Amino acid sequence: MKILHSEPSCDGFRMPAEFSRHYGCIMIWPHRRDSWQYGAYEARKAFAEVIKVIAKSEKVIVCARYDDYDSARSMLPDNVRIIEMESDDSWARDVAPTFVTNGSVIRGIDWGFNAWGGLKDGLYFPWDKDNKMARKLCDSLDADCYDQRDFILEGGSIHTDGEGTLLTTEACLLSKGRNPDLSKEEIEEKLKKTLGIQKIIWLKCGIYNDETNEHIDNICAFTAPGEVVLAWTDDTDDPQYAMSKSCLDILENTTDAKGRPIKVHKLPLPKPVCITQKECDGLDDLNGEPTRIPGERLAASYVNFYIANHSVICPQFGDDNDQQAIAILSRLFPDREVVGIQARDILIGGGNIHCITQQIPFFD
Ligand code: KQY
Repeated sequence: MKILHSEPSCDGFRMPAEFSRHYGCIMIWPHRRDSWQYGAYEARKAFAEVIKVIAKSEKVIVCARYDDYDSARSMLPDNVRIIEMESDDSWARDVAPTFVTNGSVIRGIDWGFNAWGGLKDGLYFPWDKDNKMARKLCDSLDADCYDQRDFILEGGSIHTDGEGTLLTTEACLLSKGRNPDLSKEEIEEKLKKTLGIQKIIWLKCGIYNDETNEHIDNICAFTAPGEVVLAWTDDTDDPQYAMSKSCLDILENTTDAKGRPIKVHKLPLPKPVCITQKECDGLDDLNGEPTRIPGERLAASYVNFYIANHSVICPQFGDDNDQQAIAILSRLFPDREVVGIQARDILIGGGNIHCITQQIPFFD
């Protein structure tokens, strides 16, 4: 594996869309006791459900700590590859490489990772094991690796259509805990050069109470070039209403890199999902403080789905809108089976199915 110090787009590389063909998917076996209730047992069952569906149509590589290898091996099918790797938590979207391709080979980008805001408003310390994973994964895949560690970025904060357009949120990328010395224009330039992007669509915000500073992958996602789903509520008393409306206004008044208007499909939100006393009791404290408070609203959204080669894996919350979310996504992805998975035990950790996955584009 070579470490590269050039810019991917200058070398002819760009980030493909998630709906392009994959070689596989990277995930991390959950273990952190202040993220996952009761020793992560329920979370492991939910992760295993997700893994089994993805593994039907692409290779799944699961990183497990030395102590967790036996648990992962006993709960996962034989066709899943498990590699031993230390991690601080289990958010592959944010700590695995972002892969770029030139059409024949793939390379990984190793961004800086500081647990969603470092000492300013990050979610844990230390995060050094997570921050080393992108490079180690490039090594194990024999993919050359772009060193972009001086720029803090998580995969959950960007979505691309693979045709030159990138979606992100100001709340996240302009947050003070990430790249406080860079202007919005400098951040744009960095994204364009690294990911092969011509146009960036900046939404102002994401999902209410999203502790990642409102990642894009919980509020809005491309389903095809020129088409997105947007998390939506009609309840004007919900603080999410004004947030989703502001995103809609931006999306309806812009065009993508190819000059196309954006077709917006509203994906209804579940009713507010709040953590219970019992769930909080199963979480360890972090530095003597609880990580969640009973009754706290979690950032639940159906937009946090993963697009695999033959399926779309969509979170379910035991809500009246679960079926409607599946029906809408089935219409938008006619060539894939939309599979719902009960995801409350992933949501308790602070993210969802998209956040625990990172696709590896197809390579020959
Ligand atoms: O949403 C994500 N991409 C990650 C969520 C991290 C939450 C940590 N508690």
